[in-house]
Amino acid sequence: MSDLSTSISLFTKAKRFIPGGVNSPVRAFKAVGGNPIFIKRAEGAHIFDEDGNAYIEFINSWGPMILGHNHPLIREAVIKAMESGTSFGAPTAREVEIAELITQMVPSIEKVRMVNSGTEATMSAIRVARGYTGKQKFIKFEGHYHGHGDAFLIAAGSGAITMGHPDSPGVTEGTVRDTLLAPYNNLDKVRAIVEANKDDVAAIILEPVAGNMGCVLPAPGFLEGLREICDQEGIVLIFDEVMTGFRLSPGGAQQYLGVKPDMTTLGKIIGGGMPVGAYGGRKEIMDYVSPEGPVYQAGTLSGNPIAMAAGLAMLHHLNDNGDVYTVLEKTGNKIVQGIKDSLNTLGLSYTINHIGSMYSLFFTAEKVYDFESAKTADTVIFGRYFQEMLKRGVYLAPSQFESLFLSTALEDAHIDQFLTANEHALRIATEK
Ligand code: KE4
Repeated sequence: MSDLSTSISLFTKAKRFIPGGVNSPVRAFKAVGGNPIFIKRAEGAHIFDEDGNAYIEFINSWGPMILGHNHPLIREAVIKAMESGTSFGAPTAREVEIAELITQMVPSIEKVRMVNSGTEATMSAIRVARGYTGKQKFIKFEGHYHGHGDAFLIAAGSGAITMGHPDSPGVTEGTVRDTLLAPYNNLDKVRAIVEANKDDVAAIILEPVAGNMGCVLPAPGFLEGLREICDQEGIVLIFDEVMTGFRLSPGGAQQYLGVKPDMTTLGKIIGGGMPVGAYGGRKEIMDYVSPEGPVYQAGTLSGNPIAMAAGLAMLHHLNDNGDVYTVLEKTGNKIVQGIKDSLNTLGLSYTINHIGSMYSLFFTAEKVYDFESAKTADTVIFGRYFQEMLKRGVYLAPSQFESLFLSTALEDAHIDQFLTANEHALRIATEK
């Protein structure tokens, strides 16, 4: 068992000054037990904790590190930008460059506004959709997570379900009234909700590929069905691509799956690891955003020059090197096939959902196509599996209800180490 003494003492001290000892709940290992690992540095496919233990990375900062950690391209761009100052609170050339690049990479985005997180992006997108349509309500899907904005913390996924309280205290009745819930992959239910709230649904927002209840793919025709409903009813279709944007393809899930939303929210990869979010969409909708239009949204550090430099280095690389996605597809296929082989060897019939460089191993024999089916997973066995993997130097998301994210830094040797650890961890975790 590795020495974790520094992480343990840091966590004890952290809990005196930070709620739960962490700055984001899912990092606290509450769902898997044990002491969270405090990271000292990261490089490529590895992170290193404060006690010097090395781990192969399958979280990649919850998505942003698609090229692996501490990539020289990003590091050098940040260092160079720092020489000119850290923040101006005034427009800069880099913001124009990244906005133009995003509209080229994601053609459904004709105009885009930079913010500082995915939460800000989704909160703003809903406000704009309401302002543009003059309607109040919006539909989200059970198990989808769109950040911690009040209106979204209803049957949310990610940390909200990991902590076991999808409906958070502090969210008012008023907020609940305007948030309508549908089961993912259930078009009939969406149609019924739209009928029951005729002419009062401003938007439908979803993760086009869900990652926050674990990786759950859209059923064939589901996204196309939502597109049709939104066209018929004058509803703004918002793809929350904070996770999938620039990950599944240079144009995100909408390019990969061929369905065009009216608005898109972005985060994670867009900042190359710096705090960046963005929302954008059709010009006629985005022109409602202040100061062009009446819908107010602002941010002191929005478009921050250092963050823009990191984001530009990342997005230019992804836009100019399409082979990144071929490599990720290959790595994903090799890992998933290896897990399937181990499940067969061990006589286990667990479910794997996988697309490109995102996957989840669900500890259930059920098909996982929505929140209810995801919740049939055995989180106790998952917790044991997680700990066995950690002991063998593999750093997975500390929750069954999170997708894993692969990077181009994963080489065959890392994949082999992962697959060897995986078979041992599965065997031990499932011993009666
Ligand atoms: P942030 O506010 O955390 O930057 O983004 C919120 C968000 C919005 N939309 C989607 C689809 C997301 O996945 C997220 C954030 N994802 C989680 C991981 N499941 C962030 C990890 C965390 O909360 O610490």
